[in-house]
Amino acid sequence: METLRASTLNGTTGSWTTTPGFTEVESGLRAAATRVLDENWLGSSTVPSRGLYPHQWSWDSAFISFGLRHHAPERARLELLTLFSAQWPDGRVPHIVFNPDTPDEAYFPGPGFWHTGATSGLVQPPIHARAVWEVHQAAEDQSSAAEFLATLYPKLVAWHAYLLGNRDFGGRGLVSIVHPWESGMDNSPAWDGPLAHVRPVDPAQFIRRDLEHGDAADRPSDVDYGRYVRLAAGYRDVGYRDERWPLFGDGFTVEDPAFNALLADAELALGRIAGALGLPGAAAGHRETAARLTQALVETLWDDEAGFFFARDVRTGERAREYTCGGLIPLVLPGLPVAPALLATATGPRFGVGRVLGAPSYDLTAPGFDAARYWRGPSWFNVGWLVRLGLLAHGERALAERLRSDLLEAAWRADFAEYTDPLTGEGHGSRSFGWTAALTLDLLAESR
Ligand code: 2M8
Repeated sequence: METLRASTLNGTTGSWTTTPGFTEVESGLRAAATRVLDENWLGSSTVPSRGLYPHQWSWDSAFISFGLRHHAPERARLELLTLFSAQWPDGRVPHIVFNPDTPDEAYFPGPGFWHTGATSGLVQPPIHARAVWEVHQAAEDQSSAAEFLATLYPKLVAWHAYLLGNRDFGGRGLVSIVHPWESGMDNSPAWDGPLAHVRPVDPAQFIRRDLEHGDAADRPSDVDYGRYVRLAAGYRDVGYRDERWPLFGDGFTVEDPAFNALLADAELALGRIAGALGLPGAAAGHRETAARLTQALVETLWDDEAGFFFARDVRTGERAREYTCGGLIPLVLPGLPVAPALLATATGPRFGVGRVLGAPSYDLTAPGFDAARYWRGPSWFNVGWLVRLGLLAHGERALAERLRSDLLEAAWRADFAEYTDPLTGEGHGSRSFGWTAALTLDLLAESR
């Protein structure tokens, strides 16, 4: 296995996947990734990790299904069906679906906190339509695949309708998130400004279960965690009714470029799904929604001088001028008019895509960059995987291949870590992490 590590991690030449010896261990990497998915499988869904995250998470499940489709397509379908079986009557897809066999105290905030029964009341980025489409494409059994598509299409439509109908707090055609957890990039420096006015709950009032599994230096601070708890409790206490969310009081109401770009991308996927179901009018409608969202993203969140998308705090109208990986995600949109400038930022000194490992979660040149701290510097595999899709969408094939190779190497070296140091490849957070293993399988399938 050591021979596989022959490539120069930060070198500008060579690629791990073209290093002699790679194919000999490719099957070993595939087997190891498959083992992680099998070990994290609960019977109808997959946990991100057995220790730190012992339930089903919304966007994790979607990422996991991209890998599962190569290994066990029926499980990939079940993963998504299970998630959507927890969809709320208002259309929202909850960010956590609690596993009834896991003790309440295994994760905080657990089922007892949310007062909803079996789920949380927040959401996560909507990458599900892309997942449903790609899982459907991978199916060998065409009749179950068609049924899968027909079952999930109306649920996906309701999910997007919830977001577009209930969450446009800024009135500019963009969806707002009401909690950093909704971004999936919880501890991002982009949220520091919008969070600053939120009074943290006293840490003595809750027990941080995450610190039982991870190094405190890699996780959010107690003050930030206290703010997360304040916001989650606040949203719970207004009954998760968006019209009651205190826009100008204690709340957090932010237009996130990643969330909105993934929604536009998901509308494009819904267009393909509607087309496959023989609904051409609906398909055209989804493509129009994607185009509208893309336009709104550029009009509201793009900063031409910076060559970057910044999140906007709807309470103050201010953009958070922090270069975080969320601003790279609009690259996934093929029709993005500002793609050349965004690509220049992605490959420039702030993110170093193609020269460092993966896509760093935060500006490498910022004083607050921290290669180990949760969403404040390390590379996440799902982000790298999305940025690679963005590179492909804009014809950057060589760079996309370089990123693919680096992601595979990092997954291997760090035992499918939750996140890695973009400069050294050192693993952080959980090991045997669900989406790292799943996206490894997906990237490996591309080399066949
Ligand atoms: C992390 O978020 C959870 C809260 O949802 C946490 O920190 O406890 C994030 O990395 C998020 O993106 C991810 O979905 C979740 C489970 O892997 O963990």
